[in-house]
Amino acid sequence: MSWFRKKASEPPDPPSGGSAEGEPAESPPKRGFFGLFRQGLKRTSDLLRTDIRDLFTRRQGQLVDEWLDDLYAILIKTDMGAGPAKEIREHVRTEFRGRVVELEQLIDEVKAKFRSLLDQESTSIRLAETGPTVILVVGVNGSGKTTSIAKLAQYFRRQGKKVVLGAGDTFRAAAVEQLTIWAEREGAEIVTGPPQGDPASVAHRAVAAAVERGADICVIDTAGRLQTQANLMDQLRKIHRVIAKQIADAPHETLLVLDATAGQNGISQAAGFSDAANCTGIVLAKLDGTAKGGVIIPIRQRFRLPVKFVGVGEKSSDLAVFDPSAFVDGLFSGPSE
Ligand SMILES: Nc1nc2c(ncn2[C@@H]2O[C@H](COP(=O)(O)OP(=O)(O)OP(=O)(O)O)[C@@H](O)[C@H]2O)c(=O)[nH]1
Ligand SMILES: [Mg+2]
Repeated sequence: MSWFRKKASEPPDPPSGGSAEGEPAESPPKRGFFGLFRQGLKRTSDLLRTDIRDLFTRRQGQLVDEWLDDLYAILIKTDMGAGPAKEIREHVRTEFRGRVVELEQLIDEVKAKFRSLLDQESTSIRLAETGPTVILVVGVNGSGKTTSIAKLAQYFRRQGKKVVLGAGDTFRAAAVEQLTIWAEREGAEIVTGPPQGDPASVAHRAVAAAVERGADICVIDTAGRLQTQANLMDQLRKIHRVIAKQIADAPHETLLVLDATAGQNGISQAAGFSDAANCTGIVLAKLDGTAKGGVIIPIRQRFRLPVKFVGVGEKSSDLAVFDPSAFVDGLFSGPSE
C-alpha cells in the first residue's frame, strides 16, 4: 500500500483544484457516497463476496442449517466481533430454517441484520448557530488526523464555506508543514505557532482568527497521544477550555480519528479516549486499507459515539459522510454493481 511508504509530512495527492486565494475547489469526480463506500470497503466486500460465493459452491443444494457455522466463520473474518456474528447466524437460522436458499436471498437478509446492528442514523456535524463552528480533531499517533482535517477542509470548502485551520500539533517536526501544504491546496487559512509551543495558544489564536475573519469553520489539529498519557490528556482539556472561553458552546465537535487498519485490538486501545477528551463523534480513517470493515460494529458498541465520516483513501477528496445504508451496500457490493 502506498500509504505505508509515504512520510506523513508529505500529503500524497496533487492539488485537487482548490486555491489559496479562496476559490472553492472544483467538483470532485462524481463517485457519490455509494461510490466512496464501495471504494473504502472494496477489500472487505471482495473477501465477503468471494467467501460467501465459495460457501454456496461447496454447499450447493444443502439446507441452510448445515452450513450456518461456515457463514459465522466468514463474518468473523471481517472483525465484526463474535456477538454480532452470532446474531446474524441466528437471524439467518430463524429466517431460513430447513430450507435451501439463493445467494442473493441470503445476502439481503445478512445486509438487513447488519444494518440493524449498526444502530445509527446518519449524523451530520453540529454547526454553530452564529459565528464559526469549531471542530477539534484528536486521536492516537498516526491514526489519520491531519489527513482527515485536509478532507474536512475540502468538504466544507466545496460548500463555499470559509475555513481556518489551527496547526495544534506543535510537537511532531513537520506536522505544521504538512498541514500548511494541505491548507494551501484546499484554499483554507492556517494559524501556526512555534515548534514545541503551547498547542492551547495555537487553538486560541485559530479561533480568534476565525471570529475576526468571519470564517464559517475552524478545524484544529492536535498531536497524537494515548489516553494513558495524563499530561497530554490535560493538554487536551486545556485546549477545550481556551476554546470555550472564546465561544461558549465550542468546540462544537471533538472528532476522534480511528485507524480502521488497527483492527479490534488497536481500536480498543483508543477506548477511554472518547470520555477523557469529551469526544462527540468518530472519523473512521483508512477503511480502504483493510478487509475488516466489519470493525465498525464493535466501534459503535465500544465508543457509543456516532461515526460521522469515513476516510477511504489518502486524497483530500476521499471522505464520505457516514451513511449506514450506503455503508452496508458497499460492504456487500459485487465487482460489477
Ligand atoms: N489509505 C489511506 N491512508 C490514509 C487515510 N487517512 C490517512 N492516511 C495515511 O495515514 C498516514 C498518517 O496520516 P496522518 O494524517 O499524518 O495521521 P496523524 O494522525 O495526523 O499522525 P500524527 O500527527 O503523526 O499523529 C499518512 O500516510 C496518510 O496518507 C485513509 O483514509 N486511507
Ligand atoms: Mg498529524
